[in-house]
Amino acid sequence: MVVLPVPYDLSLSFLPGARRGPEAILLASRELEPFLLELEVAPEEVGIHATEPVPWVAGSAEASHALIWEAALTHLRAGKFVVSLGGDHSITHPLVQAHREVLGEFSLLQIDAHADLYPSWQGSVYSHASPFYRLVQEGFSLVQVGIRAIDQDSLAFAQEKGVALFPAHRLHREGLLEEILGALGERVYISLDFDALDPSLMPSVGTPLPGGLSYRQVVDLLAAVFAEKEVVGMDFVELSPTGQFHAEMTAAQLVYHAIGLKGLQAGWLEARGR
Ligand SMILES: [Mn+2]
Repeated sequence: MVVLPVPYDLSLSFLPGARRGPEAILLASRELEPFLLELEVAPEEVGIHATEPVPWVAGSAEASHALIWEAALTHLRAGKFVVSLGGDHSITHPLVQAHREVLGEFSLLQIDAHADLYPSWQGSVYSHASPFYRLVQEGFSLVQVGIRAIDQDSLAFAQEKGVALFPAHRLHREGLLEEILGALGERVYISLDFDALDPSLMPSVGTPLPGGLSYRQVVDLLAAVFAEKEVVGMDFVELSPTGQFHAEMTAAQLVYHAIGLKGLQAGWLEARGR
């Protein structure tokens, strides 16, 4: 398994700093306990290779995205499962394109506070507010979970294109796990924006919004998806370290947990005592 750091944050519209996200997650991950009691595995036993960070090109989102695409493509063609760490959410577009090129069709699960369905933002189609607009236009089926922020045009676009939208307030009241699984195809790429989590738990993001998901809600959602779907790739984006180490630990633990779930799904790990 490859962990691909993508410290690109030139598309951020509000608070900058997600370029330091991958480094902060990797640093915090050194403090994690190797064994996860909940999964009864030590995810590190899958063999995790963290690569060099993907470089970016100053002044060119297009060229930077091309480098991200190329880096992901190299590892996917070598048969690796790729876990990408952002960086801002714009990176999901080249990452998903690379996955489709090598692995074929799959649906997208976006766990996020914001719908990110703007055709462009601040004059750029490469904005972190736009990746899912572009991916839907390119034919991907999209399931959005944890959303608290969407404008009316994006909502109309989502409805027109058949995007399955599961807002945070409905999750809190109704759970919705079965409905979410029903909306996803058999193969899934997961893109998790850390601002999906409630800012009380995850203050270290560029665009925090109240009313977010708990750690337990996210972990249970991931577990349900891994239990029923083949996960083909995943990214974790928008961590913008603020020196609040609990947020960085939360991010690292969540990524580590997801790696454990993938390890179990792929048969690279076996749960003890089961
Ligand atoms: Mn996002």
